[in-house]
This record gives sequence, C-alpha cells and structure tokens, in this order.
Amino acid sequence: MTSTIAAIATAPGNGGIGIIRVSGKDAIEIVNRIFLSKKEGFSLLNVESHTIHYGHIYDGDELVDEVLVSVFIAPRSFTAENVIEINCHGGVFVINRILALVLKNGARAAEPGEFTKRAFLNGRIDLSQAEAVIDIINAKNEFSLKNSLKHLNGSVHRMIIEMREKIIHETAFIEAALDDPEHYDIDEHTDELVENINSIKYGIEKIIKNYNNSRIMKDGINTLIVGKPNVGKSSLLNALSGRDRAIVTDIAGTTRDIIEETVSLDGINLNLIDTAGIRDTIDTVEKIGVDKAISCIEEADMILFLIDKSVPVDDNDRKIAKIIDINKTILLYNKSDKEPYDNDYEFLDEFDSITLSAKNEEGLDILSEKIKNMFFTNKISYDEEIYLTNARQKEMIDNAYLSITHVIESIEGMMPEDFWTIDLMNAYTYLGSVIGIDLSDDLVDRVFSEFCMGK
Ligand SMILES: Nc1nc2c(ncn2[C@@H]2O[C@H](COP(=O)(O)OP(=O)(O)OP(=O)(O)O)[C@@H](O)[C@H]2O)c(=O)[nH]1
Ligand SMILES: [Mg+2]
Repeated sequence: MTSTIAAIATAPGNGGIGIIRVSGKDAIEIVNRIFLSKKEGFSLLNVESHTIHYGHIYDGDELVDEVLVSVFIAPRSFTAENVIEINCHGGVFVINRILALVLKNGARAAEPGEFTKRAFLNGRIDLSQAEAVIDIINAKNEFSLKNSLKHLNGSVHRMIIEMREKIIHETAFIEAALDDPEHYDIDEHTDELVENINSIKYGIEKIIKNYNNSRIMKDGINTLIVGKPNVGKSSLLNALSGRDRAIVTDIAGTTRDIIEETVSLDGINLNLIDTAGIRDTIDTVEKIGVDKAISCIEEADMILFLIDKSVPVDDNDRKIAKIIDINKTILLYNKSDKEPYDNDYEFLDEFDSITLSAKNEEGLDILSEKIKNMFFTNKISYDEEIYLTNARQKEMIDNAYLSITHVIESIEGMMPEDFWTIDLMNAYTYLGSVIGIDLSDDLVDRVFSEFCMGK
C-alpha cells in the first residue's frame, strides 16, 4: 500500500469545477512538482494540514490552469494518508491533462473505489460505512441521500457491535460452564441467556425490516395502477408523469403490457406501473397482459385502484377489490368530470379513497398529498436510524438471523450446549461480515470495485 494514487473525483463531463484527488505518501511532493504559487519561496511541502492554496498548474513552462489545492496531512484525511485535492476549472480536457501530469510525476491511476478501500484498510471507516459511500454516489433522491449520510455515522455499526459483544459474552459463559461446571451453572443462567438471545433476534429483525424500507427510499415506490379496462389507468400514468407515455383510447383493452415511468413527488420516487385492464377475456394477447397485471399485485409497494364513476360497477371491479391488499391501496374514483352512474359502492367502503379526473388533471394534488402521507406515516418511519444499504449486507444479516433462530431452537429443544455455541458463533461471524470484520480479501475487493473512480 505504498503507491500514491490519483483520480478525477468529480462526475465526468460536468462543467464548473473539477477535482483531482491524490492520496498516498508522496501525494504532496508529486503535486508540488507541478504547482506554482505566486508567493515567494512557497512550497506545498511546508504547509499545514487542512489548508487551501491558490496557484497555477504548469506542464514544464506551459501554464495549464488556475487552481486551488487543498492539503490534508496523514492521518487526518479521508484515507488516513496524505491527500491533496486539486480544484481546477474543469472542462474534460483540462482535468484529464492535470491528471495525466500527476501520473507522469509519480502517482498511479486509482482503481475504482480505491480511495474508500484505503480508508477502510487504514481503519478510518467500517465496511457498512464504505458501502454507504457507494450509495451517496448513486443516491437517486434526497431522502435516500439523507439515509446514506446517516449511515455514515455508523448506527448499524454500533448496533451490530453491541450484538456481537452480547454474543461473545454468552458464548464465553457457556464455554466456561462446560469447562468448569462447579463454578458456572448453566441451568440458572438459561433464562437470562434466552432473554439476551431474543433481544438480539429482535434487533436483527428490526434491521431486516428496515432494509425493505431503505430499498423503497433508494429505488422508489413500486406503484401499480390497476383497474378494469377503460377506467383511465393510462390516462392517470400520463397525467402524473406529465407526458404521453401510454396510449390512451376509448377502446377497452388498449394497454396490453406493463408500462413503467418514474415520477418524483417532493423527493420521493414513484415507479408508476400501468397495466392491462383486468377482466375475463378470451383474447390471447390481452389475457397475457391481464395475468401479468395480476402477478404484479403481490409485489407492489403501493396500488392505485381505479374505478370509473360514470359506468356501472361489475364483477371485474369486485374481483380486483378482492385480490388487492387494502392496506397498500388508494382507491381512485375516476372521471369525476362526467355524470356519475348511480352505483352501490358498499363493497369499496373499507378503502381509503379520493375522487379525481385523470383526463382533466383534477384532484392530482390531493392524490400526491395522500401518497406522501401514506409513505410518511403508515409505512415508513424516517426517524428510524438503522438501515442496511445493499444486498450483500442483507444476505449476511439473514444468515445471522437464521443462526440466532437455531440457537433458540437448540435451547428449547434441550440440545447439548455445544450446539448453542456453534450457532452463536455463526451469528457472530455473519454479523461481523455485515460491518466488514473478518472479511476475506476477495470480498473486500468485490465490494470496493463497485465504487466510482476517485471516491
Ligand atoms: N371524461 C373523462 N374521461 C376519461 C378520464 N380518464 C380517462 N378517460 C377516458 O377514458 C378512456 C380510457 O382511458 P385509458 O386511460 O386508455 O384507460 P385504461 O384504463 O388505460 O384502459 P385499458 O388500457 O384499456 O385498460 C379514454 O377515452 C380516456 O380519454 C376522465 O377523468 N374523465
Ligand atoms: Mg391503458
């Protein structure tokens, strides 16, 4: 880990300012070779940490750009190494030229994620924090960004460390009791053990539950638009997305396939999914679409269920009302601009509903409000601090959960104590791997190669 690495840290192609980041033992020396300040006798080698310097980058005698250079001296930097950031005026050409100069003067091009990897290997951050950096880079919306920042504070880390401490404590007690039964009585301790294990199990459950919510925040709410044919589903998709995304006609059975469109409501991403109108049909193609629509119902985070107020309700409406989960559904009485048909809506009483006109775009603001409320109050709690940010962590925490469940089963099934400790230690290892303890290099490499260059 002695080489000095460099990369462009800002998004490619962005105008304005570009940043080239250099990290490693020789970082300051390398940049000092190409940086000139107007100040008499100035050298970057003599400056203090956390200072910024104005000057110019030169390629030999040729002026390349006017820059600001920030200096962070080891270990007080992100990577815990000497770090220099060159803020230049940007333009793809200039940034690349400065990077090339830095490389020519002794640095090597950083691999994707190498800066963060160094921070991890130098003990500056744990793996779950490192993964949160990936999420900051990729964050799709502001809530997601907020969560990523929170995660960097290490709340998952703290919680897992505590669980691991408890596990070690319990394991040690069991081992001690096996070795020295005269002094340690396991039977007397069993109740407390079960209580502790259950609290760990509860903690893991909480983390798993929040993982699903964090997926929603990052990737958006999968919002399914369902209803029988011709109720105005595609019209609603178009109205919410502000463009003619789906074909709208007065012919029932227009939409045959799944149509997706992402819209943003005050920072919450909705993945709107328009589907084929659900009805019994003998048309082969339409039937495939109907089956697809039905199969999406289960997985949707939220359902917008449309009823056409201007026509009689029928068995198709009733069937849909039966197969959707009322808790994640908003019922929309559409076509409010038309003369309403005198229907008995008793079978829909339980649904949370609003009336609107997709065609005239009336009532959409109330719908937005309702979606947001649903998201904020019923489904997601934003104050919740504990989130996992990716699938690898999820897999490990699932494994930990399984191991803990086995411990409880072994205790209840009066299995020999050896069985308890095996599963306890498995849980301990899995929890550790969520936050990057005891990882094989292979895994470290895999995780870090997901990072963008320069981060
Ligand atoms: N008056 C009125 N007409 C509407 C409204 N919403 C949709 N329509 C009309 O209803 C017809 C069907 O609209 P679509 O959006 O294609 O309905 P759909 O539910 O997607 O229909 P399928 O794809 O066939 O299942 C079209 O003629 C729309 O213009 C509305 O709020 N008011
Ligand atoms: Mg349609």
